[in-house]
Amino acid sequence: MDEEEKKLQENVDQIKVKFLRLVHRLGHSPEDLMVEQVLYRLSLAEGIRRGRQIGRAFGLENAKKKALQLEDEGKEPLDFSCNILLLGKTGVGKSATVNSIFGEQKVSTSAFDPATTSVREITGIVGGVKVRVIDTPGLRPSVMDQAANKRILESIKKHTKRCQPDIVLYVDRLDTQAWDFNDLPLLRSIAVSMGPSIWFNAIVGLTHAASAPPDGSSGNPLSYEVFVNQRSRVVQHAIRQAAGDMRLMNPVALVENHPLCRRNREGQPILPNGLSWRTQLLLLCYSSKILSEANRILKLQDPSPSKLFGFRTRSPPLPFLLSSLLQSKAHPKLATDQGIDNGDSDFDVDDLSEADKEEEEGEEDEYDRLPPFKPLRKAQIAKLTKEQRRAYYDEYDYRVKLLQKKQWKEELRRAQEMKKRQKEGQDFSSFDDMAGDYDQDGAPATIPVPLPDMVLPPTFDCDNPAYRYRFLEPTSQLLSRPVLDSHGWDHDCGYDGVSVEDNLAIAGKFPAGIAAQITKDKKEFNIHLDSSIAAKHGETGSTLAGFDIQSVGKQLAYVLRSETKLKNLRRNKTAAGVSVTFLGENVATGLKVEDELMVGKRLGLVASAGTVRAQGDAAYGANLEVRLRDKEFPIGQDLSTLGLSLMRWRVSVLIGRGTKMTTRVGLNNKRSGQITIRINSSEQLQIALMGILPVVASIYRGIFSEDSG
Ligand SMILES: Nc1nc2c(ncn2[C@@H]2O[C@H](COP(=O)(O)OP(=O)(O)OP(=O)(O)O)[C@@H](O)[C@H]2O)c(=O)[nH]1
Ligand SMILES: [Mg+2]
Repeated sequence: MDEEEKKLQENVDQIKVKFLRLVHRLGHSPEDLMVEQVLYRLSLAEGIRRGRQIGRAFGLENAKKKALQLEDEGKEPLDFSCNILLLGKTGVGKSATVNSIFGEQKVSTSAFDPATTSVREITGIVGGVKVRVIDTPGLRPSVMDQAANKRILESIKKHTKRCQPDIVLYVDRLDTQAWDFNDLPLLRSIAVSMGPSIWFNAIVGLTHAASAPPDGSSGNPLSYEVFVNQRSRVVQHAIRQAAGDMRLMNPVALVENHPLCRRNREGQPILPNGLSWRTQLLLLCYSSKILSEANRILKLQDPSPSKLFGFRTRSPPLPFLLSSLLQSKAHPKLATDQGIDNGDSDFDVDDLSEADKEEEEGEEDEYDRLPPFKPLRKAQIAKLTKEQRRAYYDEYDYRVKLLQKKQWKEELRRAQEMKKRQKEGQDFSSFDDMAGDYDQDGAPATIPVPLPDMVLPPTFDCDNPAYRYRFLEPTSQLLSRPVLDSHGWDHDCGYDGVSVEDNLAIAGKFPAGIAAQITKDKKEFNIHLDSSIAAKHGETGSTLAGFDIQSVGKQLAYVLRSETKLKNLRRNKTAAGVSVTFLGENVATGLKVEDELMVGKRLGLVASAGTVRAQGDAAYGANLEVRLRDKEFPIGQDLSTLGLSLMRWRVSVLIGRGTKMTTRVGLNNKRSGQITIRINSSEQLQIALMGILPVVASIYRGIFSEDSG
C-alpha cells in the first residue's frame, strides 16, 4: 500500500466514523438497513477507486467503536452540517416540514393562502448537527403559471448561489391522486431553471403521510405499503420524465406535519406503520451528503451522490449516435439540377444510352397509342364487381406509370441537352429558356404535360382525418402531412403529430432541405429536425452542412454535421463526413467514410465505417448494404435492401475489457424483416456470422426470385 492509498483509506475511515456518529445521534442502530447500505457503498467506492474490491470488516468494526467512543466522550465536535433546499407546489406543506424538522414554529403556514412569499433561510441545531433549511414560495402546476414559477425559481437560484444546498427535498402530498402527469410542466420548469442535474441528488418528501389509504380496485382499502409505493412511483416517474433520464430513482421520505401526529416513547412523531419519519428523513439527508463527500475525496468521476445511490450519470448513447451518423443521406439538390451529374445525383444522364432511347421512343408511342380512357366516377366505381374494380385500377396504374415514364424521359433528355449545350459554352440560366428553345425549334412541347383527369381515390373523402387535411392543390413547396401511428393504442384518430418538409434554394444557388417532425401524445413530446444545405464543386463534388435535432431518450441532441461527396468514377461515389453532437452536458464527435458503388443499373453496394467518441469512450461501426432498385426505376420507387452492420462499443470504462458486439441484419422490401443477434465477445462474433450467412443468403435469394417473378 503506497502513501496515497493509505491517505485515502484514512479519509474513508474518517467519513465512516462521522457517519456512524450521526447515526448514533439520530438514535438509529448501525444495523439499520439504510445505514448498512451507505457503509457498503462507501467501501465499494473505495474499492472502485483502488481498482479492486476490498472487504475490510475489521475497519468497519473499528469505525463503529471509534464513533461510540467519541460520542461518549463528547469532546471532539462533529464536523458536519446539512443544507436542505425545499421545493414544491404551494400548500403541500413545505413550511410545515421546516417546523417539524426543527420541532418548533419557525415559519408561518397557512391552509388557505400561499403562505411563503419569499425565499427564507432557517438555521438551527438538530441533534447537535447544524441544519440549514431554505424554505421557498410554492410553485404552481398549471402550464399558464410557468412564467410566475420562473421568477420564483430565479430568486431561488440566486439564493443557492450564495448558499449551495447539499440536498434538494422535493415536497408533494402523499394523499393526492395524481395519476396524470399534471405536474410535468412544473417539474420541467425546475429542471430548466436550476439545471436538470438538480434532480440527481433530490429526495422526494411526501407529506400527509398519516392519511388513510384509499380503496383499491377490489373495494377494500389498499394496504399502507401499497399506497405509499404507488404514490412514490408516480412522483418518481414524473421526475424521471422531467430530468430526461429513465434510470433516475429518487429516494422517498415520508413526512407527517400534523401537530397531533402519534409519537413514540422518545417523543418522535411516527407514521401508521410505526416508522419514525423525522429521524428517517434526516438520516436520508445525512447519508446523501456523506456519500457525496466521500465521492469528492475519492475523486470519482461523478461528484454527485446519485451514482452511489444506484443511478448512473448519462453518458451519451454512442451506438445510437453512430448508427445515425452512418446512415447515408442524400444531399439536397436544386430543382434545376435534378437530372444533371452532380456529386450526388441518383442517376446518370449517360444512363440514357442509345438502346434506351430507342426503347423510350417505342414506349412513348405506347402511351400515346393507348386507346382513350375515361376515368370513372366514384359512384360508378362502387357499382363495379370486385374483379372489374381490380381490372380498372390495374389499368389506371399502368397508364399512370407509362405517363410518368414518358415525362421522366423527357426531363432526362432535357437535362442531357442542357449539359451538352453547357459543354458547348452556352449559358442557360433556367429551364424556362430551354422550354422556349424547344418551342422555337418546333420540337414537341415538353412542359407541362397535363395528367389525365383523375378521379380521386375513395380515401379522399373518407372519415380518416389523415386525408381530410390534405391540400389538394398545394400552394407552396412546403409539404406537410400528419404523422400516423398505426401502433398507437390510445388514439381515437390514429395520428399524433405533423411533419413538414421543404426544399429551397438559398441565394439562388445553394440547395437546402429542411424536414421537421413533431409528435406529441399525452406523455411525450418529440421533435426531429433535419436540415442541410449543400454546395457543388464543379461537376462531381458536393459538400453538405447540416443541423439536426433528435430526441435521444428524453433528451434533445443537437447535431452539426458536414459531409463531402465525390463522384470519382462513373459509378462510384465516395463520401467523408464529420459530426459534432451536443447532448446535455456531453459533446460527442464522429467521423465516417462511405462508398457507394453501382453495379449495373439496379444493384448498388454501400459500405460505410465510422467512429463516435465522447468522454474517452468510443464506439466503432461499419455498415454494408446491398440495394436493389425497382425494375422501373426511377418511376418505380421500390427498393429492396439487405444490410449488415457491426458495432463495437466498450460497455464500461471501469471494467475495460468487456466489449459488446451487435450484429443486425436488416431486410426490407416493404415487407420488412430484421434479424438481430447480440453477442458478447469477438470470437463468438465470427461463429455467429457464419451462422447468419446461410440465412441471409436464402432470404436474399427469396427476394430476388420474388422480384423477378
Ligand atoms: N394533516 C397534515 N397537514 C399538513 C401537513 N403538512 C402541511 N399541512 C397543512 O397544510 C397547510 C399548508 O401548509 P404550508 O406548510 O403552509 O404549505 P407550503 O408548502 O409552505 O405552502 P406555500 O408556502 O404556499 O408554498 C397548513 O395548514 C398545514 O398545517 C401534513 O403532513 N399533514
Ligand atoms: Mg410555505
